[in-house]
Amino acid sequence: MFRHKHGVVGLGVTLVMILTAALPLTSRAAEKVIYMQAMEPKGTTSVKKEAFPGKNLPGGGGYVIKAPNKQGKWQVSTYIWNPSQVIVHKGDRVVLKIVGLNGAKHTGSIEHYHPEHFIVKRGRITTVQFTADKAGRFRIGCEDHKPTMTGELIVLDN
Ligand SMILES: [Cu+2]
Repeated sequence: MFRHKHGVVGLGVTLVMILTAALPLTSRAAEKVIYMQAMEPKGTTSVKKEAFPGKNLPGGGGYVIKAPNKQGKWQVSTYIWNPSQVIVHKGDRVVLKIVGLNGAKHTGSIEHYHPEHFIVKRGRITTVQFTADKAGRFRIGCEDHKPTMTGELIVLDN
């Protein structure tokens, strides 16, 4: 009778050990796959509806303004990371899958987590991976499209 009880307790302890070992994979060190896009939202109109404001936007490649064409159409756009704010928890294994939609090339970097440049090209997916070991706000930049192509990685303290 005593031996039988001991066996049941032993099985229970083993189960708890298995569950505890499995927990970090599910809740504590979750893998976060986040899909991002390198984009260029555009606004187009014509001088018949709205006067061309002139080429008055800051340089750096982030703003693009096209003067009226023969038909009087003009266009303004900015380059952005979408989403521009990525939120994860400290300890997460982060996988960013960034596809290039607009612009031939983007030279990206992430403060602290990926300071070395990564290249995003149109029609291709660039994968950036890291473990979010430090909490805080970190700039996601693009060398080719300043200042607008600036995002932020937020790592929440648990
Ligand atoms: Cu860019």
